[in-house]
Amino acid sequence: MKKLDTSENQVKTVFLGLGSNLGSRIMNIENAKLLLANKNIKIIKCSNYYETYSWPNKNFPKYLNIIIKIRTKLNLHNLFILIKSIEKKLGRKSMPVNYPRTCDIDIIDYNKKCMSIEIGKYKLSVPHPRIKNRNFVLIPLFEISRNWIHPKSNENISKLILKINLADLRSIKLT
Ligand code: PH2
Ligand code: MG
Ligand code: MG
Repeated sequence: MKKLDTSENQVKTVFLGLGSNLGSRIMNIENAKLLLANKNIKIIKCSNYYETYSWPNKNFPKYLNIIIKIRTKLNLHNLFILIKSIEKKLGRKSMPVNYPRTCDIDIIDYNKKCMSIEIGKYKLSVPHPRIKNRNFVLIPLFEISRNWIHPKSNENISKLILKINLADLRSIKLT
């Protein structure tokens, strides 16, 4: 008998970061949202669009970033596979790490879980290991979830925002 994956029966709340710094940035992000919704992912909240410098190389084109809150029954592995297929569908090519891309989807918080899994060449950790000090994650996340708490450090979002360096705080633009 096939082992029942009980976690697939429960609805999980997940925060995703969507970004684009190549091509028609708004269209790329809106299409990513449509493709997620087509796969039975319920989008509960969307932040505004924010423009930020590409991290870590400021010389690459600027990003548009949003954070969305979703509900899904997918386990972490299957959610990641779906995200990768959507990035690919929207024209993302295999490139060196942090190179400009049409579509970037990051799992920021998966149902408040702290875990790491290996999927082929990828090592996926939740919460996203580089949330801290990232204006393009923390600011839109604060907009849609003012009481969000970092699942690992237990710091609340306001406290994390206070730690963003001033240059990064000043350079993020609400569009
Ligand atoms: N995502 C990255 C690397 N750098 N920079 C910005 N501004 N926004 C991103 O979403 C982003 C990035 C890899 O996931
Ligand atoms: Mg990213
Ligand atoms: Mg990414």
